[in-house]
Amino acid sequence: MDIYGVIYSPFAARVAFAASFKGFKYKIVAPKDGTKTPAFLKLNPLGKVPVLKDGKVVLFESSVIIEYLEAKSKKKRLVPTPAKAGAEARLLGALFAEYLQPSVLGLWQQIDPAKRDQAVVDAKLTDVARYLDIIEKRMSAKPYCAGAKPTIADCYALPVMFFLTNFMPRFGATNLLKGRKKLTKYIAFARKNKLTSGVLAQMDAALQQVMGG
Ligand SMILES: N[C@@H](CCC(=O)N[C@@H](CS)C(=O)NCC(=O)O)C(=O)O
Repeated sequence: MDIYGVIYSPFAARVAFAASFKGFKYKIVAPKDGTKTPAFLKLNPLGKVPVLKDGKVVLFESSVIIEYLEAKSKKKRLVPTPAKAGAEARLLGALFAEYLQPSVLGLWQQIDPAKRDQAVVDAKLTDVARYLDIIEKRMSAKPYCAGAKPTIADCYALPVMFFLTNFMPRFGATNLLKGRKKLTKYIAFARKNKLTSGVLAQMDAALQQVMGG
């Protein structure tokens, strides 16, 4: 299957983690000449990545694609079947996707120190710290986000944690993980673990290229 996108897009990375966890072979395909060409708009009229092409199936919206991958194979479930465990994985995923990610990525516009609005940066960093505390209390990190196996929570968590650790130091926030033991352990595990370290390394390389080193 082809995942159209760039791997440093947190939305595309979610799908790449889901496909890796499920054991699907995939290729990341950069949309030729961008996401607004007539050819790409035929795949996704919104002109956004990721888009999944799996034979005749073409889907967009990362959460929908992840649900499709989950339904396509019953093996290696991303949403555990016991209701409580399934809901817990979804809840953790929602904390990362709906709360932490917008706060972290909301800082993207503030990347240039010359054009930075420090009040906006401070407000976002306050939100980031608050969401990290909520997540730290709730997550398992044993060793995955929601327990012993990868779940949908990791698909949403890892791209955000990637940006948090690579990107926040640019705003002077160098010790956001200090005292947050589970999150610290989780990201250290993800960097070493066979299933996750490869995608994270691809994200490192792609981000370095786009940020110019
Ligand atoms: N809700 C979408 C968001 C996707 C999204 O915003 N993708 C960004 C890349 S990170 C994009 O393609 N932006 C190009 C644009 O908006 O023109 C999803 O979950 O897939």
